[in-house]
Amino acid sequence: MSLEENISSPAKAGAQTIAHDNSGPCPAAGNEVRNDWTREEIAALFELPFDELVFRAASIHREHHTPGQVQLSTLLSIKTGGCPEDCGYCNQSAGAKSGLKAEKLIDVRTVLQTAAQAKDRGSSRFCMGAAWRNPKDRDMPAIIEMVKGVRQMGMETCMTLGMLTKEQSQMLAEAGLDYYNHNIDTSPEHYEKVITTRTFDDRLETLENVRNSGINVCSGGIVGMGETREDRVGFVHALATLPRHPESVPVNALVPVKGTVLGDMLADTPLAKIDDIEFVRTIAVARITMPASMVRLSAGRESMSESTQALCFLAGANSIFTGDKLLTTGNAGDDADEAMFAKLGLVPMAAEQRDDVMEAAE
Ligand code: SAM
Ligand code: DTB
Ligand code: SF4
Repeated sequence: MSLEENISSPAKAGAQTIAHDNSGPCPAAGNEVRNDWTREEIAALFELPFDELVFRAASIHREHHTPGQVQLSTLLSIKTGGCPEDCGYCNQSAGAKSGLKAEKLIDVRTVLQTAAQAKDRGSSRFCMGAAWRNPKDRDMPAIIEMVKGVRQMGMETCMTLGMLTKEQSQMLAEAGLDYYNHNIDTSPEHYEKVITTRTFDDRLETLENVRNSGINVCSGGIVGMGETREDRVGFVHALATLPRHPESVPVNALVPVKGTVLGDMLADTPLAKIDDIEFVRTIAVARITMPASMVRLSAGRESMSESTQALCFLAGANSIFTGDKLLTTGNAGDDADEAMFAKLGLVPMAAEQRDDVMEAAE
């Protein structure tokens, strides 16, 4: 099949041939979008034989998305380091001894120049991140100019600025912000072992403000922070039972940075790196439980083999961050990604195609 044919024909193959087994708590694959998942059902999905799990995830992926297409997004840190929060994984926390230099909010012109370069390199979404607990009202005018400027270039906009009030969400919605990223990060139970300066419920409140303002929600978390399987079940459960699923679900593999609480705690232990198969399982379960969402294979790709990434795409991941850098840590890089896309026959998702997906999800 040519590249063009591949883009224009939404593959349905496999959807009718799923092995249905309704004998236990493990739900059979189907194309309905559900918000009433139980932890037992999600745990049963994690327990499936790996090939069965990936087959179900791939089948569901084909019912809602065009296989082989992957959305490319570029990240830019617009305000780096010196963050008052104590997220144990993060080198941008003021408490981390990672040697990262704290910077002020960068100017709008620099942001727009970087976005233009990202667009030239094929990126269709530009995500701007700030190391803040929350934006201050005095920051909002510059933030709004950034959103408007990037949108005018024809790129989708995403921001991650910490907690948002109803009013700030509304202002960003009026500026035309397409997505807001705010992660729940992990299960409600594991959360307080990782972050103490804001609660799981604080996160949900921001997500509700974003949702109510009409901005698309991007929310996911990190795998490999020393959490248990049960925590990964709880993490997916918390997202999949939101009143409306996040349109985008980033699944990050922890990038263990020296000088951070978790980077130092997990170094030289068997927990230092999440097992690849368990990571793919998490992607597959996210795909099955949130069939219409974009599942984003986010941080951690730099140290992930092509084979593991290929399994993630097979299991339903359909979005990545490109470029040499995420916000502050390394990323796979455009050359490595181009080679991987060529080897796997993947193509970048066109903006129009993604819009179709979003409409279908509504
Ligand atoms: N300050 C904002 C916030 O926390 O919402 C925005 C930026 S923050 C860096 C965005 C997300 O990146 C975090 O919620 C976390 O899930 C992810 N992240 C941060 N550091 C990471 C690391 N070392 N490895 C993997 N993911 C990480
Ligand atoms: C998300 O879940 N992953 C991206 C995005 N949201 C902002 C960020 C990952 C950051 C990894 C650490 C860093 O580079 O600073
Ligand atoms: Fe701050 Fe965000 Fe890092 Fe937490 S994850 S320390 S809020 S920049």
